[in-house]
Amino acid sequence: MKDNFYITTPIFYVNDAPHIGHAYTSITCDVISRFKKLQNINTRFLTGCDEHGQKVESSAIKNNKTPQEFVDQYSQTFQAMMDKLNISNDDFIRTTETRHKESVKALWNKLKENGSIYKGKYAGWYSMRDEAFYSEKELTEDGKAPTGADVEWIEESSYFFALSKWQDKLLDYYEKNEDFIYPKSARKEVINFVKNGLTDLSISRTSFKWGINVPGDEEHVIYVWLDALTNYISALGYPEKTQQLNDYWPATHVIGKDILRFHAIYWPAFLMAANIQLPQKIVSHGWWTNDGEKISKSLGNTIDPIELVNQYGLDPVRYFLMKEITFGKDGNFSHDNLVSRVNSELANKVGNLLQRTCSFAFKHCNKALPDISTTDIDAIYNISLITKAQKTIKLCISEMDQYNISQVLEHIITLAEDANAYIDQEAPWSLKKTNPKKMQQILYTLLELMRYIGIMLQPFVPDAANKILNQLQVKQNQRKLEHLKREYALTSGATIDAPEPIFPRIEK
Ligand code: ME8
Repeated sequence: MKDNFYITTPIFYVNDAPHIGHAYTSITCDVISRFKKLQNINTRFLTGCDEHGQKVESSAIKNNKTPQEFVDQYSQTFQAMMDKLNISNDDFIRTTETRHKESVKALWNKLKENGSIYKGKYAGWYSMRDEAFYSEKELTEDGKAPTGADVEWIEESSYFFALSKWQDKLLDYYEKNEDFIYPKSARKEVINFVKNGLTDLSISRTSFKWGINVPGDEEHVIYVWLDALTNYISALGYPEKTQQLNDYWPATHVIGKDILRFHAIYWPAFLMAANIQLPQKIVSHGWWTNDGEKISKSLGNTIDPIELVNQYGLDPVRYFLMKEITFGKDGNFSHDNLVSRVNSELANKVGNLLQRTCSFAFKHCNKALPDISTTDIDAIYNISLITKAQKTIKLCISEMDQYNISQVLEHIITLAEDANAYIDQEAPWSLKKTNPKKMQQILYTLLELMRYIGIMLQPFVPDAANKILNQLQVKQNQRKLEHLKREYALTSGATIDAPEPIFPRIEK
């Protein structure tokens, strides 16, 4: 097993502006990736855009643009969203890039040469919205795709991928690798689907042009999903045996449950057929709904993440998206819930704690962190507030490993609650005259706890956490989980600046 970690988002269709669903997956991957970095794990994070296919071509035509002009424009908006959301991706792949096209062709050639691809004729149902083929028995009573999308009957000459031949091998793989698909419910769904029988998959189209041509048969463009899925290895330089491919493949793919089948069935089958190692894990998350309906471009009920950030600020939005949903489950978007969660948790618990303690230190400890002795710091490391914080680190790592992202935040917020209770109980302000030494010890304990909170919050609210740690004079190179111990405790007596509110309350 490699120690390195490679995480990917789906590559998003560029047929419209990004919405909160795209923001959610991107922030999720960003948080996971930043958390791994906090654990000192060498991490690579990929996102990008899916720029080919009938849906994109048709949107370009509707907008009086050539497909290339159209994708250039929209991939910009996705890149801008990543910047706005402070997404720390290492690479951004576009499927119209030469590096990607060459990879897809190489994969095609490999599959063709080893007999996994044959030419035939496709006659069946196709949904442009899903860019997916459906069998008659999958359609709903009113003749729609199971996703609710419209379907059209198509009859075309087509290349096929011999998917049926991989049915048993896939089932065997799922069986032997219980953790391959997350969560369990998604794994079950995939296994049931495969057990019902896999038919060979049409992997080329002739009725439109916007895609990568089939090598040696220019009439055909490669099916957009075969093209798109390959991004995960094209970005590492496949087919060359690049250092990156060697270092980082296989990946953890984080996706929405809408595209589970493509990632947990087709992609592993393509990879098996090409004799490439399968992904590490397929992690499928739930949907954001708006009044109970899935938020999507085609339903026209989207929420613009850029507007949200402009309205509430970036870190509150990141926090809300990560805390509101139990990862893997659906969640309903509501402005009221955002405001009340941010106010009651970030502002009242964390922001308030920092403001109270730092202002107090600034005023009563000579504009500095409390000045206490080494023995006092040793003693603080035995009190339950700090020992609990130390246990919380392990707890958070274990929750994160199981994708219980909102739980990680819950543990951090609990520390802030404990600290607030400790202030009230110890009332340091009442000791100013009577026992200033004890007052400084209490304050130091609280600020040391704030260091724990600040370090652990970094993946979720990077800007705010950075400000917390700056305020506490924590050195830039001492902000990893490994620094959460006595050895790196706050520097007694270090000068601090007048504190500024980090999580102001949002007024409704
Ligand atoms: O499917 N809630 O692209 P896409 C949560 N190009 N997440 C959501 C969401 C919602 N309501 N709506 C969308 C494609 N998402 C393909 C992928 S990968 C090789 C090719 C997120 O633009 C979620 O991650 O339709 C979902 O899987 C993805 O956006 C679909 O994005």
